[in-house]
Amino acid sequence: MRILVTGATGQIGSELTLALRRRYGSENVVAAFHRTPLPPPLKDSGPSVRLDVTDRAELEEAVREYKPNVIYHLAAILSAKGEENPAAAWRVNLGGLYNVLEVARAGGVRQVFWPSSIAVFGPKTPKDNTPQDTVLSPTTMYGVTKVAGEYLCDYYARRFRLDVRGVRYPGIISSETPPGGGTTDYAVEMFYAAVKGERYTCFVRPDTVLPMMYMPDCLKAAIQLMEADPSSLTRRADYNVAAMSFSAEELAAEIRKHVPSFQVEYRPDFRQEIADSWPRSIDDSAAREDWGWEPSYDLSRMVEDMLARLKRRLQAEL
Ligand code: AKB
Repeated sequence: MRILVTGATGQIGSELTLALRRRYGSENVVAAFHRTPLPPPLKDSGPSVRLDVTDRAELEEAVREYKPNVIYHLAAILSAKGEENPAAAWRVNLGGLYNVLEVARAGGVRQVFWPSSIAVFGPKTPKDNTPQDTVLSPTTMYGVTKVAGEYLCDYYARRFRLDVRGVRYPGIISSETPPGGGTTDYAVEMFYAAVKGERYTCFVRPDTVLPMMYMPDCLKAAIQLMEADPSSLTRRADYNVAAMSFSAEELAAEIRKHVPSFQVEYRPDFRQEIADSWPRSIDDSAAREDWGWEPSYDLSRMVEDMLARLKRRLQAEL
């Protein structure tokens, strides 16, 4: 197996690339990056290529050179940043996906993983235990590109028999690479502030509840879905996946069990409206039934592990 990972320096890409290298052999996983240079663990552990997913020729060149049979396409602009520059979100998220699917189909790539998001949902969607098949009414450009992307993936699977798979990720919490420009970023930022002994100003209200997932589960979902027997799959790139749901205040309280002096003040900004448009919890029974999805981390396990890892990493950087 030979794999190309786009967005390899991002929050998910940086850890997924290393996980794929451990699983399938370092030399078989090519890390594609664009603006952010590769950090040493990624640079030193396997092949890499600089490419812009909005540039079809660069993508074609990388596929010609490295001959991947699988692409994990992660390069994207997230919800909050997408509202600052909707045109860029459209160009990178949908233009990038279109290029990847086209190049994959023409270049003999067998399988593509593409992450969708809870951002496909909106104010008209049921908020609790959101069903797999329901109203999609995104209010952000990011959400619009995720809905269109899901249909585009379906189209390529049906029309060109490309094996495209993906999940609707909730907010992802991780210790290695901070997220950039998402609405769920406050959940990660809280940990950084707590570990540094700083007071945190949270950009959503304390009672804001969103679905979240810890990085080990995020990686497990991607790899498990990609390895699943195709005959057991009933969907393409839109599997709901859930792990835990909590309010901003509940997260702060859980962190306080380990860092009692941790203080948070709440100053909601434009991201509140985005958070309010998304579900509080997700029904992921299709993923459970089709490919055995089951998360390993709940709130307390995640907080304990996240604090320990972040402390180790930040101390090592001092
Ligand atoms: C964001 O907040 O934009 C992302 C997402 C939920 O897809 N983390």
